[in-house]
Amino acid sequence: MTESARKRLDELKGLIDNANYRYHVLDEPEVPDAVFDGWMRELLEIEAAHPGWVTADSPSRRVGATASGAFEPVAHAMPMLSLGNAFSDEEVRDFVLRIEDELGVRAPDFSVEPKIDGLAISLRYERGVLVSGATRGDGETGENVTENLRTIASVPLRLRGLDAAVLEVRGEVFMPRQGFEQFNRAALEAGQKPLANPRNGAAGSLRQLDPAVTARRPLAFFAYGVGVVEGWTLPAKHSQTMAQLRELGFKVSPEVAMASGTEGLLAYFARIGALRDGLDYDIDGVVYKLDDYAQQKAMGFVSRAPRWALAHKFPAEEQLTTVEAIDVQVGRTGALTPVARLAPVQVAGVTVTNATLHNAEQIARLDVRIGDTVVVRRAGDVIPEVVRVLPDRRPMQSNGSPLHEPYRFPDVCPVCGSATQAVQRVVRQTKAGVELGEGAAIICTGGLFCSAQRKQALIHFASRKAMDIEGLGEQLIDDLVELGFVTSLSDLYRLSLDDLLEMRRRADERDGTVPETVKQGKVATRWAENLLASIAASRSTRLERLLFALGIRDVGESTAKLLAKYFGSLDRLMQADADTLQGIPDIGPVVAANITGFFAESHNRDVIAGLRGAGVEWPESEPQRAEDGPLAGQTFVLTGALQAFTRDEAAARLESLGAKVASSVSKKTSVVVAGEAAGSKLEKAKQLGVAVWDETALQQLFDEHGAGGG
Ligand code: 9MJ
Repeated sequence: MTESARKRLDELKGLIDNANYRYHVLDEPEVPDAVFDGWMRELLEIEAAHPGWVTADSPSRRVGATASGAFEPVAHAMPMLSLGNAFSDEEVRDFVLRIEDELGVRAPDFSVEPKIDGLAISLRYERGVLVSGATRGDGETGENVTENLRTIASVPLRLRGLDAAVLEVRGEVFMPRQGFEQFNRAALEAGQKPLANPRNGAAGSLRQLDPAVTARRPLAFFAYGVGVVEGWTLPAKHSQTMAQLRELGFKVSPEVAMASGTEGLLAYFARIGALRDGLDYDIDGVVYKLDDYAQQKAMGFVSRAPRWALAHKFPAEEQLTTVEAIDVQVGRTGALTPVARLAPVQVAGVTVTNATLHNAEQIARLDVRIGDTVVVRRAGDVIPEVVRVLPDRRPMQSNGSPLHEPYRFPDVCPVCGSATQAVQRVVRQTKAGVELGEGAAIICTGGLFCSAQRKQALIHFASRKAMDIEGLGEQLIDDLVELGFVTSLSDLYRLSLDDLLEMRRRADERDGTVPETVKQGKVATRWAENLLASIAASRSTRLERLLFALGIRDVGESTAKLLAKYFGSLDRLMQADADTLQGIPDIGPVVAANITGFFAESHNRDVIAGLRGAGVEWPESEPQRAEDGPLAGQTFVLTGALQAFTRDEAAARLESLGAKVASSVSKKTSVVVAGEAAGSKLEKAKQLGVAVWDETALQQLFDEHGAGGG
């Protein structure tokens, strides 16, 4: 027992030293604060039980920051305080009751303040002029960072209207979130390392050796108290001092307020918690301070922490856990999202067992593997995410190589087995072209065939601007799919009245919503008859509606219209290649690839065949020529076997350039393109004196007009 405690103590010392070094010297924290605090607590407990084991180099002997040695030490004339922490309502109640008991006062006033998650700083003004500024350090001795502090716009270099002998102002230097994000965007663009988080950004920026570097960092300062005061009489209350500090030129958080009684403090905690995500600075809790200085004095201190103040911390948003598996989920839109399955861990008050890995690029960036120890984060309403891997804790083989290979993103959909495809996310389609999102999304090309996408596909298919099946809403589609009545689009057209009534009966039983009338043997059938009628009516449709209804990625209503107009028939569209598609105005490479990708997937072709088989029909028309295409008014006839493309492909390209493609040669024919083994049509062309091209000439034409190339 003692033996294992001893071993654990040594282990904790190593962990804490390493974490301290990464945090304070490298400015690259690795383990979450809450995990570090847990180690420290455990170490203190072991040392308390075995006082003989406390060594001079124990991290417990050094509570606070390590000086990096780069800056001159400054002894604080009045120590900078640390605050006692509370994590529960109970602890806040105890704090208030203790004060009420000891002072014999009911519900004394508290100044209540957001707890800024930055770097504590003491600014010393002599005769109203900033003479030095130091970090908190261990509370007794900090580092002189005066020149860096001078670069911060919200640190007054001179007090407004006060020339007291000495005034020390204490507060927090922080990096506003907006500035942090802007800074990191610029850093990434310049190929530089981004800052880990705003707190670290502030700490790192203040410890720059060159103040010119600090000056370029977006830093700010909020005042929250005073230290040594000489030649000036402080007001009687902390809140009044804060008001004075504002007048002297300091910024004080606008959320600072007054409250009293446990309920009042907890209400403030809840209010700030709700505000937290919307603030422009990171906070990790709130601080309650007895407002009256006389009352503060009466409460006094235990060790270095005041008994008149308390930091009420939010639950930690980051924890360590291990990855048990990496799965891929398929969303309703076909996007594949990788998810880490985690050993259960409490994060910000809830048990987390899954965390998103966002996309394939994120997995590659993190290099997260099964067995890895990772930092998971759950902030606000955001889904838990894996933010970092601890490479030192990766499980290894005896030969020194990692136990698990880098994760490979699947190249088939885990739900339906269709091929996956990387697509640029089209954020917006504008006149100037498409605006693409960051990074590629990996999507399942199974589309209508993939059960993960089935409901979404059906909802879209039935919608008003698609097949316009009145009465087929989301709830009905949910039931039809879940109860197994519809697995493909064409199943819709095979539904009978009995099917629908049976489905309703089972859905009602499942939900416990069997109506009284049904119990009495009266079954409503009208809705089902109406639905069948609108399904039947949708059998006769138009090509543009069908194309839109198929739900091809990025093919909206207007693109569907365009495609219907240019191709006139579904078969011609299905044979068109990306070049032909791009020959159509307003269709760019992304949309063209989505269309060809869709029709290349055999499952999707099966769905279309299924619809035809179920009697869905649409009139086909001649392909519409590009009105002012370069070949407008010309008629081509294709004969013989071409090498580089099928005859249909060649025809589609010619049509995209405005030509008409005919099947027989006449005097009106402009050009006959003759491939291998051309027969009677070639003869006829020669007879009529019509121009005859070989395939090379055709290819040249395409090259000239940008519709060529294999
Ligand atoms: C922060 N971090 O915002 C104190 N703090 O008071 C506020 N810190 C504090 N007060 C005494 N608002 C010691 C630390």
